[in-house]
Amino acid sequence: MKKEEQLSRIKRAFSYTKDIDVIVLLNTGNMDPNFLYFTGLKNGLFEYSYLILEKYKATLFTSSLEYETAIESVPEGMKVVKMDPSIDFRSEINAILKDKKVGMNDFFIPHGLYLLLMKRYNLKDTVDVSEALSKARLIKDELEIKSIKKAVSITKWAEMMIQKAFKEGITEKELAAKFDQISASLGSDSPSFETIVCFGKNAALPHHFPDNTKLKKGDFILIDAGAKVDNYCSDITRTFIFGEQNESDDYKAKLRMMKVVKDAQLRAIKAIKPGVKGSEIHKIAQDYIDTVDDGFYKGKFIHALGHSLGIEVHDGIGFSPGANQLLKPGMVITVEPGIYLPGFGGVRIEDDIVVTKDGAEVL
Ligand SMILES: [Mn+2]
Repeated sequence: MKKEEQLSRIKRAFSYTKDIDVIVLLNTGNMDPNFLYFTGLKNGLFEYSYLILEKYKATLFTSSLEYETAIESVPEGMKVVKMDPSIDFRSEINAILKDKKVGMNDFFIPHGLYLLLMKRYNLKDTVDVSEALSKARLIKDELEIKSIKKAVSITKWAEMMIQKAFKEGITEKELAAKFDQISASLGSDSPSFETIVCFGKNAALPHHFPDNTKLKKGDFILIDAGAKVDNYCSDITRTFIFGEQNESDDYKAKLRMMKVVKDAQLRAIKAIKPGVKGSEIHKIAQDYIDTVDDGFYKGKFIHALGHSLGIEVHDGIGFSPGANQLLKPGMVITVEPGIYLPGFGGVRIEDDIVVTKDGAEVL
């Protein structure tokens, strides 16, 4: 990440806050996604490292374990302080926070750790800036979109290549492992979530985890997967029917479900543009699925149409019945209608889009 990119991200975050002078981010054993957003760091755990944002600069406090990694990869000019017993880093933090209005990511930091910080740095009160941070991250900059595009293209290729591995008797777990292997060979840093593979009637369960179910002729094969590239995620779902095309009613019914889901997705994508509410986009897909074929699929689309995507797989708002936020250029959101018929099977088709200035681009 370049210095200017870091600066504009910090500015954007502060623009969503009120009277905040300093934002303190503290990792636990887990990484605060905002920590990656503001540093661009791609390697390392940075456990219990601090990132302190001021108007307008960032300072990183990290242990000697990752100090070297940090100074090599942070944006030019960013200060990195070693949290070493020989260095009085606490008074440095104290100096930054003294008499300042401090914002914290309350939805990330554990309560016990929060209380410890309040005491350690003599803080009277702090303001929750979690919403401001997530608002800032909703609008992706060019660098972010570039990484997401790479991740999407890897997953799309993997969804094509995996079809060679479809054979009678293979288990969901085996196919998921193959998928991850292909994805890694195409350049994914890691799966962005555990790869979902569903055969047959398991496809009717949106969050089914791969088990030892074996593939049979005529089964649906649903694969929902993502790749991570430079901290950014993709999330793509494809549904296939295993075996030769034929004239059976079963095959025709499955093909029809796939067509309806694809049409719902296209209708929704066509309606995406700045200024429209996420809930309206959801409704377009929902209404179509509920009414097509004399309401045969009514009530069988059972989840939100999509979610925002970025450093996290669920990265903020999306397309759901309650999504009141207006769409803005730069938002990256999944579009994933589905139909789920318990005992029979399910179809989901998912692509990732970026809102443009007058519509949507499918990534
Ligand atoms: Mn998704």
